[in-house]
Amino acid sequence: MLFSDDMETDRGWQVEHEATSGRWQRAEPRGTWLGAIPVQPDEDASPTGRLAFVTGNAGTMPRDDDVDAGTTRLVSPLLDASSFVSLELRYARWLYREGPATAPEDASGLIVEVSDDGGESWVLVEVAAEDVGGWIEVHRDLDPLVVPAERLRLRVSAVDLTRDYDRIVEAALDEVVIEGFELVCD
Ligand SMILES: [Ca+2]
Ligand SMILES: [Ca+2]
Ligand SMILES: [Ca+2]
Repeated sequence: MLFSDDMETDRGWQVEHEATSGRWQRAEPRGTWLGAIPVQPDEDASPTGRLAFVTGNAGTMPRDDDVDAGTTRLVSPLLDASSFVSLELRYARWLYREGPATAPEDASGLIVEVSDDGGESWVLVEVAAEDVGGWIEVHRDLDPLVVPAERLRLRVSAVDLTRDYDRIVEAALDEVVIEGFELVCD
């Protein structure tokens, strides 16, 4: 096991926030709904946990503290994967993105990337744009994407560049696991 984080304690994730609201924060999620549809989760994804990263946790209405006018990025601590020969990634993520796809310049959604050079360059793991809320477990083989290096990092970005109306974009992240085969030297 290289890394396992249920978000119940501070493991050193950093936030690079370039939006006007919806800054990633580790919190007990405060649920919001649009009618009966969940917009922001009201529970984390851990079997026995309480906390997750959410894009802003203020307010009680669905348009309160969602991502607006930019990108909020959640960057993992540096992970030394140099003793591994194979890696896989699992995480639970949430995305509520309101409305239909629009022009590329109005991009919005969730982007997951991985780096094997500490964040100098990033490789795409997943782009999610059409989800309607709900925790989704994602499982990816990292071997085609990165080499198991000393400076592995994960980055999860929630984006709302919509200009023509106040589109709701809410994301959450929990239960991140990176594991694989480890070289054991006697
Ligand atoms: Ca949790
Ligand atoms: Ca929010
Ligand atoms: Ca928005």
